[in-house]
Amino acid sequence: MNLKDKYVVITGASSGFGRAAAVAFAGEGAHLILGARRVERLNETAMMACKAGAASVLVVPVDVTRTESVEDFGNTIAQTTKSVQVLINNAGGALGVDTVLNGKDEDWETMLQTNVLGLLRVTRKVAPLMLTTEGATIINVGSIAGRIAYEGGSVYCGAKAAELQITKALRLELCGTPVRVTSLDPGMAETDFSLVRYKGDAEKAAAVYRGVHPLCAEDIAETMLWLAKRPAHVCIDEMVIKPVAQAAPYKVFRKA
Ligand code: 8X3
Repeated sequence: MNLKDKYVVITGASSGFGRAAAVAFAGEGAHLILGARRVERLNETAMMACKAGAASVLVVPVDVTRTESVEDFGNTIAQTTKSVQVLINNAGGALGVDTVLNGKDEDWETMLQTNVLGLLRVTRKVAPLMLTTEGATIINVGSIAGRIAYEGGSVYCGAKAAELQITKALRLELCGTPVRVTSLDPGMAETDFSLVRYKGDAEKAAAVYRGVHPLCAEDIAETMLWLAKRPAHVCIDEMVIKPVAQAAPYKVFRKA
């Protein structure tokens, strides 16, 4: 699939995988529609995407935890194009490493709102613009956490397990349309993921990657691009991608 002049919608585009994806798809000459809450950082992504060769970049502030905000986001997209080629549901993340017995309501609620309900809201609103688009691709960002649970990860693991099952159901529901649906499930990747999970504690965040060569955001962006560029009859339903040193969430080889 050639992505030149095609419309690509990315949530969580203010940093990490979303930002790297914006730059990667820009390099193909696509039109980008970038959503996130943090407008300043979103504008920085937009600048990077312009430099990388995007056909156009539209920045649309969106809070995926609120239905009205996602409705506005989708209405703006619909006013811009009637045909979306790629939707990357990337907004989400982990908050805290508490056990269930010590869990905080606000962390649980935010994780479920962003990773699960946000993905549902955005898909409900944007997918109708993809139903007649040859080779349209929805990429839902999951995690190895959705496949294997670990201590301190209960709600994040649960949210990503929900993402995986929602993706599978969506794949079934869209069978008969041209829309491909993928769950892209990374392992350890060095973005601000751990800084957010540890609520700004840089030392704890850095310790996650100590002695390991983790994935970087560009590894994931390159994979997203590969998924979207497959011939229109090819759908990669699921993809798990990890650093070589990580065999499972808790089985990590660290160099001394
Ligand atoms: C992040 C991957 O291994 O930290 O989604 O849970 S992991």
